[in-house]
Amino acid sequence: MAIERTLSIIKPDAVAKNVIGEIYSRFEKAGLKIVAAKMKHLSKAEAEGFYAEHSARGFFGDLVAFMTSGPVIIQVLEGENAVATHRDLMGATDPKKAEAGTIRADFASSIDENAVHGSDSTTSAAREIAYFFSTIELAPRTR
Ligand code: RTP
Ligand code: MG
Repeated sequence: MAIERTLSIIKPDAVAKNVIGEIYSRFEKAGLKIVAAKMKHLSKAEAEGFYAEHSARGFFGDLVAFMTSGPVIIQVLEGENAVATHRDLMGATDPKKAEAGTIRADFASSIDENAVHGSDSTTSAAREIAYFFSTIELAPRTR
């Protein structure tokens, strides 16, 4: 298996629920390392650009309004098969369909307010990581 990086966001609902530490703990227990992280209150333009692939969808306005409703925590996770490992931890988009024990089953209240985001492929991950982090913020560690 390959070592990958993926982009993760703890969305405004989960930040407001005070479960940042609980979610970070799940990443770490699954072998995903937090290699960069920041708290940010997204502007409308930043949220629209991030979710540009969904701009023609009926839920786009609601999605942007939700993602700008409060601060988010954005992180780059690194580990074996990180994209899929992270998506498995998150669970299905709709928390009603998410497997028990997943982040969305435990913390999301609806398909619109679903606690976390995760890149859906290594290609998306590369775009999404570059969207939020500069080269210097992603510099290799010495320890
Ligand atoms: P995300 O990008 O946030 O990680 O979520 P995802 O891959 O599981 O789902 P995606 O299809 O990329 O949709 C992005 C976000 O849009 C909202 N959504 N609402 N009402 C709806 O039918 C609907 N479908 C999607 C969700 O909040 C989803 O996370
Ligand atoms: Mg998605």
